Amino acid sequence: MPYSLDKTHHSLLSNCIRSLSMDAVELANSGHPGMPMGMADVATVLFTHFLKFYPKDPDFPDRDRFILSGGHGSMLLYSLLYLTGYKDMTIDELKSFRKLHSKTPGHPEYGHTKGVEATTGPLGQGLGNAVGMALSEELLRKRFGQDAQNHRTYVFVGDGCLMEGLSEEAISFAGHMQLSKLIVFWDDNGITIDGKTSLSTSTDQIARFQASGWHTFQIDGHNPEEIFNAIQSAQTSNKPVLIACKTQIGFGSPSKAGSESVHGSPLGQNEIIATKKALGIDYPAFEIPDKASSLWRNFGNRHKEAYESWNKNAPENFKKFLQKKLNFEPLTYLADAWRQEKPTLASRVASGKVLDALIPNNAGLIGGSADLTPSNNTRISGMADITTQMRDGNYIRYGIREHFMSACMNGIALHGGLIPYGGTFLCFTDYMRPGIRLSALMGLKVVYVMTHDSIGLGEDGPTHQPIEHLASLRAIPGIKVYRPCDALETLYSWQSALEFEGPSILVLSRQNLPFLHENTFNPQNIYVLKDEGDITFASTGSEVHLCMDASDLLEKKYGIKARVISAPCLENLNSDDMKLLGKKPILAVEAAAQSVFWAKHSAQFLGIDTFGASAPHQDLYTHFSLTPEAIAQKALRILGR
Ligand SMILES: Cc1ncc(C[n+]2csc(CCOP(=O)(O)OP(=O)(O)O)c2C)c(N)n1
Ligand SMILES: [Mg+2]
Repeated sequence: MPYSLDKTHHSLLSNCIRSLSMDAVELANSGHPGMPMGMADVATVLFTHFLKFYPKDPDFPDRDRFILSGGHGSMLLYSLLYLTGYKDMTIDELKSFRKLHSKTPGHPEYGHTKGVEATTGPLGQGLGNAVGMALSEELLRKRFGQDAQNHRTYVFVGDGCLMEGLSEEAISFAGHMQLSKLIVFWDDNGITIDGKTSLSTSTDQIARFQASGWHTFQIDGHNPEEIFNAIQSAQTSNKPVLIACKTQIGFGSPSKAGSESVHGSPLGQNEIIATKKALGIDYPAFEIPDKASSLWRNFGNRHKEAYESWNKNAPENFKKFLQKKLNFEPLTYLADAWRQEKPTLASRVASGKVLDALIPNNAGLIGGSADLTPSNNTRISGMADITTQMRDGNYIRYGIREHFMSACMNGIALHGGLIPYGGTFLCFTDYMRPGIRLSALMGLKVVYVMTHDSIGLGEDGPTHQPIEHLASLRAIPGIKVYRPCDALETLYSWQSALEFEGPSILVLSRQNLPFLHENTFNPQNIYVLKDEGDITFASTGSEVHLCMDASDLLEKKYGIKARVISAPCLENLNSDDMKLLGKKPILAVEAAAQSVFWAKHSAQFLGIDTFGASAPHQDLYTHFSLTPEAIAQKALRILGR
């Protein structure tokens, strides 16, 4: 089957994208017209002849996914959503491009605009998300069959996405996993903001992708037949596919095409007039000719049958799976057992035992680690690695690719159906912060299992010992950071994290922690472990038991009582919880740099604001004055004794 549109009709359709993009950027007096104009031909072929989507139900579970990784080209996506008939995307929204409360923010935002599959803008992230989505499709298709899931993932990347280190991690993983239903279009326009890409790169991208196990095509990105043939061939590949599309940024603009000047600024009225003339666009700004409009709408409607047939034929067990709530019942038994046993456990070990209880009863959980599986305790016995042969596994070997792990988990969560968790050392959240931030911005249910949470990890030393990480992760809006003090709190932290419709970070110890929850019962956000006293010790994780000992010491030696409070997740504290902090002076104790929260609640703080050191952990706690004696001394000073 050849491409069904002749040259005239193809141009008519692709020029709609160009004119809307030029017009919206001009009216907003801000934005990026170059990329939408350059990729309009590729997008037109993809959206009219391949992409399976149904604007009347944008979330239909078996739709193809389209991700615009270079989110600066947002007008490309907004134009397509408007032209193909997404009802939220009106012409007025296009006229409100980049205005407050519009559906057309500067970069596409997931959850804000129907039809936007991922929030993109930080370059390279969309590619990582796309790999996670393509992997999800493979896993769900294996489990539930082709009638449930049978779709592709298409992604547009620019030079910028491919320069980012994240792209290397994503490409290498996708090639290794042979994600053959992933198709990446590279907008090979040779231009970035600073000018020609030759300023900063001489990488042979084709060779790079091939070396990672991809199939590649090189085409003229303005030749519809070539675009069509490449996509058609890509459908039969047994590897992920790169289609390198040679394009001109700002295609059609007589004096700006091919130049960085059209990347991120309006063309200007005169140049728009000249461009429209050159392209044969003879209609006014924001007006689409009836003929083009009805053609686009027809293409937008062309998967109606596929959509209806999916609704009819998709297996009921898959539909139920998508609705299924997590089963926390096994955790109740485990909590009861722990209350009896009072186990001394590192919280990373307790976390592994929580997973022992959760995984067999919750098929939607997909685990993984960035090559620290034995340290993170993220893989329980009975889990199976996901490989090219084993698509019904539930554990991802991310390799040493933390940044990709975060982007991939976001992709899995965005795809729907599965809940990802993944581990590494807390210190290496530095390698995945952009992905963590996007989990939060998108409100995705992703659980970060971050072990080796402080100087308590000991001998590996300051390179591995987080100091500022706790405070900096707590500073990200919309994320919950849990630092449980014992096995039971670890269990409730997991449950609370999985109940939250957003991302969570579990901050877990390498070293053993005594059991402290003898007398507390219902899971709460804040635990008063010792009440009544002249001062309140507020703490998290491995320092809570030190506060308990400090409280004993104060009483024995000085006859002074001190309250002890564990607050594993500061973000969870509501106003009633805050009352439990009490009215007495507060001394907050954490083996970390001070978090804003403590300063805000006028607590004194005992922590660490230098790098750590390499030694057995007991020696480090003494060296950094984090001992019951030191806590007691600080309390005495606060109380003026
Ligand atoms: C991580 C990150 N760094 C920097 C930017 C700022 N930025 C936006 S677009 C761009 C250039 C991208 O070049 P390319 O992908 O080739 O896009 P084109 O100019 O071809 O549209 C840069 C540096 C960003 N959005 N994300
Ligand atoms: Mg470019």
